[in-house]
Order: sequence, then C-alpha cells, then structure tokens
Amino acid sequence: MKLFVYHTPELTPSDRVADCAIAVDVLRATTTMVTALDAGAEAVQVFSDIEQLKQVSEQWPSEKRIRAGERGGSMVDGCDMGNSPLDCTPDRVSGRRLFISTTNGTRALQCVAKAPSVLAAALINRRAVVELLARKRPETLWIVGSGWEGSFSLEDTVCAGAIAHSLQEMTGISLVDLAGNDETIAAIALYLQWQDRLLELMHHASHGHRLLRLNNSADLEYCAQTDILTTVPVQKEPGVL
Ligand code: 3SL
Repeated sequence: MKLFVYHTPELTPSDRVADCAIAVDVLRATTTMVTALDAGAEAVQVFSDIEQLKQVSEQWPSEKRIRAGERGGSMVDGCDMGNSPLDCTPDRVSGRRLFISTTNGTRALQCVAKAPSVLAAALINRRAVVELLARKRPETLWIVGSGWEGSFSLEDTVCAGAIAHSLQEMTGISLVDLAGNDETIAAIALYLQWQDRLLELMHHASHGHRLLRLNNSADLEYCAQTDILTTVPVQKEPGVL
C-alpha cells in the first residue's frame, strides 16, 4: 500500500486515479456527511452547483429529502440547513437523502469521484476508515484535503496525518514503505505534534477563525473529536455516498 496525501483538490493529479481515494473536509463537509449517514440518512448526494442541487432535489419527494447549502460558512437561501453537523439529528435526517453543496468539501469529493473506491473521512470516523483500509489494502491510496479555495488547511492535513499514523500502527507498515510523497510524512508530523490538542489547532486554523466569527464554536468542538462514530461514507455511484 502506498499512501499519497494531497492538500487540496488543485494539487491532486488529474491524469490518473488511485485504487482508493479519501476526501477530507474536517471543517465541516465530510464531518457533516458522516454524521448524517450515522444518524440514518438514506444517502448523501453532493453538488458543486447550488442551482443543480435545487433542480435535482426538486424531483425527490419533499418528505424524503433535506437540502444543505453552504457558501462562505453561511447557509444558502432556499436550503433547509447550512453545513453544521450538529443539525444532522436523527429526527431531521433519518430516512432522507441529504442533498449537499459546500464551498470546498464537495469539490474534493468530485475531484476523486472516478476512483474505483471513494470514501469520506473526518476525525470523527478516523478509526473506522483505517479499519476498512487495513482490510482492503488498496495498492494506491490518496487522501485529498479540501483546503479553502485552493489553499492548504491545517484541519484537513492533520486528519490525513491521523489516518496515516493509525494505518501504520494497525498494519505495521513502516513509514518508508507507506509514504508515497513528502506530504504524507509532513501530515503525520503535524498530527503527532497536535494529537492531544486538536481543538486548539482548529482555533489556530484560518477556517476555524472564520467559523468562530460566525458563532460556530460548538461545531469546532464537535469536529475536533476523534473516533466517535463508526460510519464510513462509501461512494455508491459518482456523487452519491
Ligand atoms: O468548504 C466547505 O466545503 C465547508 O465545509 C465550509 S464550512 O465549514 O461549511 O464553512
């Protein structure tokens, strides 16, 4: 197994695919997707374009859908919710399809959608993701961070490092055998530096600042938790997990 970490969709190769690709957007899209599926959502369908989300979801029975739209951290008009994982309670999402469009997270998923196996990961489901990888042992594995509009983000890279470190521990594969690029080694180093202070790291992160300005400190606390859910979103068809 060779693991390649890419900090953003823009830095991810577009001329090939990995055997397995993992999209990460700790703040907050993949955390929200994991939480929604764990709370009983029927599926999550991702869109880069809000108008397309509205058109497609319109054809779905209204009692079977929930529309989540976020731009710049805030809820998009006409949607049922923004992108807070805390809104994904069983009474709101159970049995419904979550139609979601966010600034960066949905782009990360779309950039790896052609891989034969696509997963969504966050800190909250890290262990479950690693257990699945340890069983499947894909030859090439990519972890793609969402970043923010093309820039590096601390929270996605620390999550990539958390997955990589745990994968090393669970499989016994050495760092030199596992790491496919320098980013993987850097992500592990970032995780080892901050593993006991992940919430503090979120507070240092630029997107953490943005969410705090929008009064989302409870979201940061939730997203900074590790291994609290066992659901792993797996792509069933392009754009649907
Ligand atoms: O960029 C994204 O995809 C979002 O997760 C951003 S936010 O956390 O909802 O603001």
